[in-house]
Amino acid sequence: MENQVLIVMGSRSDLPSMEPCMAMLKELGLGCTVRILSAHRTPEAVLELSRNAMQEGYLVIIAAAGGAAHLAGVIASSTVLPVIGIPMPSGLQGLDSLLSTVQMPGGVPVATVAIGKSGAKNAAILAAQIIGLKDTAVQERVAAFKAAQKESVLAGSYLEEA
Ligand code: RP5
Repeated sequence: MENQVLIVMGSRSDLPSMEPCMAMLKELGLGCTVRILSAHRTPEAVLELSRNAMQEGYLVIIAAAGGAAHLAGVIASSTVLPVIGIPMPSGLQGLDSLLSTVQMPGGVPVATVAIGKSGAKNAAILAAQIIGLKDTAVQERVAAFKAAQKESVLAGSYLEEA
């Protein structure tokens, strides 16, 4: 099957924060296409990508940017696919990115996750949950991941044996 998730990040400097996103998608058996394009530096290319994303077969778009982070919002303005926004760490510890990504005007939603690596991981899981609504195999992999996570936390829940 072709890649179902399109990841766009604003700069190559976002890559270290985004590694958990690609790793989690892989763990959940989802292929992704990764593009580095900026809402400010390459706006035409961003719009071309988002306008064509649905007919290319993508089901979810994940957009990561930092600072005055308009990438997810611009993408959401030009597609009906669900857009997940990840605020990247920045000069203001990602708070600027968070507010720029989450504070969308009514009518143009961006599902915004946490700043940085936690958000990157969660964006992948959320994308799988969306795709899993129509793909039982993906939904089962998400369920297995969550069950394993629970077991792992419970297994480490005693600091010492009495
Ligand atoms: C944003 O500006 C990028 O997403 C990145 O988080 C930030 C800094 O980009 P560089 O100046 O490192 O390329 O557009």
